[in-house]
Amino acid sequence: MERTLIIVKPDAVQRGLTGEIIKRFEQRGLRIIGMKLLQVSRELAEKHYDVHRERPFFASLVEYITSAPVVVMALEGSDAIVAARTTIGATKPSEAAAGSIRGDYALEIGRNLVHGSDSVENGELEVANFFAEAELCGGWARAVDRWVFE
Ligand code: IDP
Ligand code: MG
Repeated sequence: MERTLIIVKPDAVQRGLTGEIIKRFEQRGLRIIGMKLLQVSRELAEKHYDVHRERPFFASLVEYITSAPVVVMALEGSDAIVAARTTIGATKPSEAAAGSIRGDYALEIGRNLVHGSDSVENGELEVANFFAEAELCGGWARAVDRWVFE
């Protein structure tokens, strides 16, 4: 089982898309093992986006993610990283596939609604950055799990 960190970004929360976005991951079959609403601190934002520190958009990215509350989720599943990123869609929403979250609800890269971890290693690190182990229901079993996971 892989773990991925999903962030329903401030624009998505403000636009009332939180439920729609959660629904898509639930429907996909991914198991929610942690979820909360919080306003991201500058410190946490800079840690989360550390790989982008030298990019020209870093300041606006930190501004964006700290601007209003977000909903963060830790999801678990087979191939959770790739599955979640496919459900999210391409980084640039104007090029995201129709049917993906970004392809259905977003237009601009700086308002692209949702974050998903990009590797197994980063999934573990990012979940740990946002959740204490005690906040996670790791390994809980859903009644439908055997109908989702082979
Ligand atoms: P991802 O969210 O699809 O993984 P990354 O390349 O990791 O995309 O970039 C992180 C976030 O930084 C993007 O989701 C987007 O909000 C923002 N971003 C990326 N590239 C640009 C850019 O060229 N201009 C403005 N913002 C950008
Ligand atoms: Mg990324």
